[in-house]
Amino acid sequence: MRLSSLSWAFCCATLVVGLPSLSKGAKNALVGLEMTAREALAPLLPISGMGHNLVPFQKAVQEFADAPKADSDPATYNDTASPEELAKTNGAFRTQSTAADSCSSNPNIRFEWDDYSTSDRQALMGAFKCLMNKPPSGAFTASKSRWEDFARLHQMYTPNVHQNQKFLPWHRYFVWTFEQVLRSECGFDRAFFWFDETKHAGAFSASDLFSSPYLGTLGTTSHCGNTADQAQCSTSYLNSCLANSRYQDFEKCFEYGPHGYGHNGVGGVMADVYASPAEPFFWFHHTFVDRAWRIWELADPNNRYGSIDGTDINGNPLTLDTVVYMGGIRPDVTIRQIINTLSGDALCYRYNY
Ligand SMILES: [Cu+2]
Repeated sequence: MRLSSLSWAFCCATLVVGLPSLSKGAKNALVGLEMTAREALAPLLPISGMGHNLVPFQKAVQEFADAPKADSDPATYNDTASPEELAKTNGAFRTQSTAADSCSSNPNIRFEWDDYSTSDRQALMGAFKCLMNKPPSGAFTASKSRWEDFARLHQMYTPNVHQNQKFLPWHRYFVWTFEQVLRSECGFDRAFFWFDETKHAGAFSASDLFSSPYLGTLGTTSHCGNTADQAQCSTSYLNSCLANSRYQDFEKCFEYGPHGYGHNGVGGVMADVYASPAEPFFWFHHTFVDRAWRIWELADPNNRYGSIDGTDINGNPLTLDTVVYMGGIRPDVTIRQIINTLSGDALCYRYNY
């Protein structure tokens, strides 16, 4: 198979470790984005082979059987963008967060990949390539590009923001930070995006996201494109997590469930919890994760915007005053500032559904 894509090249990055270098013919087949992607993971930036601890759907159902449940039916949970918001087109998207009043009337919309125009898709791929070709800021050891700064930042913070309830706030702000850098440093002026994995559970490769103009073909070996893992990113699993009314139960269910399986289902660098933001699909996956938290919040906004529970890595209870750090790329914020994506304080976006 030709190395014809961003994702496939990344996905197979772990597989070529220890093997002879690519043949001359294979090297010559790498052009443009493919070559950029192939080189994006600096040799100095080690792939630390540690996967997620995963919990399959049926086991999660048992594990959370006695956890408090919401009254409402998760099958009805959706974001609620208005027709006017959905009609906003290319170039109409703010690049900075603004005051709460103007945010509520004019938020940015993150469009699901199938609802994202060809023009926006192409602009996004161009912005990704721009970031990969930009020099690193210098603030992140061993990073070779601005794109890789994000992988390094994630590597540094991984133990702090996984396997505890800071996972969702930190990654919400991480994705937002990435979006702002794409806009301010690469001129990206389109709507942002997300990828509805429940539509493709068990068959991610059926999405044209995984085709040559975009991320490229997803492999089908056990290391790349594990369909059994992808099958765990299902509507039923998502809904079973959403049914939990306590934040910490929802968070644990989703982190060790669909979140972990989305990483391992794509495989390669995505399966390395530390280095995974080096793989472009990370951003599609973590917008899906963030959207799940948002629709969980929307099911009971008065309570779910007004409090948080669970603990950080040290066992300290999370509060709305808990600080979320972003390595200096963006200002530190409190959970209070990012718990509502429409607060206009630090964030201003919603999802198209
Ligand atoms: Cu992460």
